[in-house]
Amino acid sequence: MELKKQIQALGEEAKKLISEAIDIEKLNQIRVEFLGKKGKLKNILKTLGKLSPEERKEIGQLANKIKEELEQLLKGRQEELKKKALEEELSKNKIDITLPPHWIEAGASHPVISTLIEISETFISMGFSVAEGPEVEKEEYNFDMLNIPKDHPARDMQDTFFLNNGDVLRTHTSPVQIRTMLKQKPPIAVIAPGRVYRKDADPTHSPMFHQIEGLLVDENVTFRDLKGILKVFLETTFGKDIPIRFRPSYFPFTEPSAEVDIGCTVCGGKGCRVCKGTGWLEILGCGMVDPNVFKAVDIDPDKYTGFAFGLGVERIAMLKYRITDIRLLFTGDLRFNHQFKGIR
Ligand code: FA5
Repeated sequence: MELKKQIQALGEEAKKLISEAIDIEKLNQIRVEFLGKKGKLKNILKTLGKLSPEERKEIGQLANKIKEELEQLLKGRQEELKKKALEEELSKNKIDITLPPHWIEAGASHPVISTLIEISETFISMGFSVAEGPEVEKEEYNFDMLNIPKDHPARDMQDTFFLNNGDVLRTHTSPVQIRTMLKQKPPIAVIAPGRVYRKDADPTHSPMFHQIEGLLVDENVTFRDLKGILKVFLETTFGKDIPIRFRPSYFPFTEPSAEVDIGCTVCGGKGCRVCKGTGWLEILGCGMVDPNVFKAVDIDPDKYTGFAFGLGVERIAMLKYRITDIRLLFTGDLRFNHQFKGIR
């Protein structure tokens, strides 16, 4: 029977094409060409009407069988091709899961900066505002107006870096007192954090370090106010149990003057290289503003009194975190710095 042969030949042709198809698109074309509404199989079946009912049944069954076979084959081949495509994709974009991960280090504040911010916040919470001044300073503000005249031995208290034009790298933050009082009249309550420079280098002295200056001027300010404010700062920074000592001292710009020492936290007061065997480490200088300083900035010393202090931030960081050499703070060694991650 002619028709039977035609259907079988069509089946064979389709099977061959399916097995040779190289992608899903090709498979879809084959499906449409052979099994689609206007496909080859449908075309042949259109001629069934001319046949006897027995032949029609036989051919119909054959056509159905071949249709099912082809659908099965198409499905199977489609799966194969999909799998192959996935494998190709995976081998192209191979990921080596044994490679170590690429870490991105999170940054953190340097311990000196964290300490500086923490101390500043304590004073800000007590009503002080923040003042600033330049690191390259006029000699006049760094010394003269602070009652340290030229050729006075007090100039040697701080070894100074001079610039060619006669300016200096400020040796302390005290010139910000002068700048503030020239601009602003009492009541004044400011702190001035910043970098200062001196020709100094040993385990507790660095040529660049940070100070925080404090200045409070108003009527009836006394040494008791100074002690009270410093006590709050010291207890907030070190806790209530830390030994504190006020020691009489001398600064040209304050009278009377004092220095504050903290019991050495590195050796617990027994004596070590940080406290140079004394059990104490000096962290700040302070005193009542000298009337000569008030005169230099045109503030009436008969009406106003005030206190000032200047504290060493690195020294405080050393005591807080038991750092045995100030120079460790400036090596830039990340292994050192990372130990202080998250202290703020
Ligand atoms: C002063 O600098 C005064 N201007 C402080 C002051 C201000 C007194 C206002 C009175 C009124 P002194 O030189 O002592 O003082 O330094 C103050 C603090 O800075 C010291 O107590 C110490 O903690 C720190 N310090 C001084 N030199 C160094 C240095 N080379 N490296 C690190 N810290 C230092």
